[in-house]
Amino acid sequence: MVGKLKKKGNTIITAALPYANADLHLGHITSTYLPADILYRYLKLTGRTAVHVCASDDYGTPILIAAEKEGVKPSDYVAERNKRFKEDLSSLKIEYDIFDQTSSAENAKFVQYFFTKLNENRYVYVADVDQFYCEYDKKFLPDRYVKGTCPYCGTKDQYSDGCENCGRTFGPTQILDPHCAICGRTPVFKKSTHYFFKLSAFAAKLERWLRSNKNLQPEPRNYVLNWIKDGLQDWDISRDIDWGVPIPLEEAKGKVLYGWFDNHLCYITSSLKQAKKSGKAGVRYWNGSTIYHFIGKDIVYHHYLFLPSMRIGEGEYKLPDFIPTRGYLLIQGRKISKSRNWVINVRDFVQWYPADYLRFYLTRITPYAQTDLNFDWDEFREKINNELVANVGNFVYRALVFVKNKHGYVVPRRTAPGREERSMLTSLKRTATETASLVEEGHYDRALKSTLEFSTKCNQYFQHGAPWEGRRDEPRTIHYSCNFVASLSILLHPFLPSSSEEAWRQLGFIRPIAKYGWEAAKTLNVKSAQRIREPKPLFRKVEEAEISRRKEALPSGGTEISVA
Ligand code: B3M
Ligand code: ZN
Repeated sequence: MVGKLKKKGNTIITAALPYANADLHLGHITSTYLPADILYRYLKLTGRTAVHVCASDDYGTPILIAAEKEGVKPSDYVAERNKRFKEDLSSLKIEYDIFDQTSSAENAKFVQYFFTKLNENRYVYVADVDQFYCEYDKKFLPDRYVKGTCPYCGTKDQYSDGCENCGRTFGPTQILDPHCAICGRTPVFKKSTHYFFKLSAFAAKLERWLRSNKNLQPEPRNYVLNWIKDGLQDWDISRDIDWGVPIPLEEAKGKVLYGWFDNHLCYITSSLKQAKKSGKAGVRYWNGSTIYHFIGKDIVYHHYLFLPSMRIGEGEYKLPDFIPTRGYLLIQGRKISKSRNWVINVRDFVQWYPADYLRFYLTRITPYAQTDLNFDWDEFREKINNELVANVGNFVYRALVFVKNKHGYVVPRRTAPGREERSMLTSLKRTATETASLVEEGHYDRALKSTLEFSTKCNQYFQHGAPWEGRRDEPRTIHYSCNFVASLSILLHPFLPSSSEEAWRQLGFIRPIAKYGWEAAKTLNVKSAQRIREPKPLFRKVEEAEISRRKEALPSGGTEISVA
């Protein structure tokens, strides 16, 4: 088992920063943004302080190229992207205290400070390296500025830093048949002085940290230990372009830091910016918090090697306590590919279904592990219809409609619990405790399942009580059912923020769920004679015909055969 969260103190939750050159798709949400949001909401509900930070990852050649293509200034381009990210995330009720930009002035200052410290501590050195250079454009051509043929699998039209087809990454000069991504001409080699970070110097310290931090998941830990065993390469951290954080040295004019040097430092910059608002500041705040970095498994290397080494090398800011790492999302069994249009963007999804449907389905299928996941439209429909609609929605609606029709919108008075109620209350307390520990261990899928099992029991309780028969204990069944609806709303809140709040509202509460808190789920919140609001179904069934349309929106009607 991986470690559990501390009961006290502040928690800082960061989610991997999306590159500011494409819209968010369901893959990002599944591995990173949704899990981070569930934890954030849960912690706040338990009354602990937590901050949730993210930012657009603004620097890097893909972004510069995209901005050039659109003929806009890179800073305007990323500002627009940042806005779109915020819209997409908030459309899924994924909330942040701060959604920053890596290109902010504060981050640049902090990044330069970090570089200076690392340099003083002798973890930075210079070396001349061969770089592609376009004599026509008079430019060095790092990373994505060069396209060519993959040296491993022979796929044409790949960027010089990696192949989309075979997934391999390569060094800047390995690509075959290179040509400039701007003008198409063949580049030449030219020497340039680059700055290197001495990653190799951190092997022993990284290994010690990886072995001693019991909160890290075993899979990525073992991966990374193997990489260390194979030997760590020093890391080229400079680029000859003008979009990035300038290297703060007189002799480094015209050079900026590589995006992976500055981006994760924005986790710290943004957290400290947020802390400052409440009068807390600096390294003590960071070091006094429990730190979570939520990521997808494609960036394990960066988060388990670069990020900790840089912090160790700088010496002040503590390493993460948790790096929850989850797998890739496939769509209908196939790898997401933007170029083949095999992707579902958040923007599109929210036009079709409420955010909670997606949050529900993705949480149900996503374990705390690096296994790949599959978004399948039929399974989506099945989970929504059989679990969300037929289980949760059904119980809530039946209970409330009964109050409306038989009791004129007024919840019957509370009477002492009978045998069935006592057993339900025991089960409720157990569920609340179990759901909480599963969330604290990172198992959001199992946590949700545990609450759903309680919801199943609620349906059975209602069915068994058969209030429609008008027996003497009918008011009791209805009173307790309303209370179980309330408890379910609290327990579901981290997962389904909108519909849980809606159920709560229909029950007639005035103050939101957050004002009651997680522990309230174990108690009776609905009072005798509480007046409910108009009951409305929380969810609707997803029809087969809609699913067919959704599949048809994918290339070849969603049945395209894998070509990879
Ligand atoms: N932008 C890669 C990605 O979007 C990168 C993450 C940065 S986290 C500091 O997957
Ligand atoms: Zn060129």
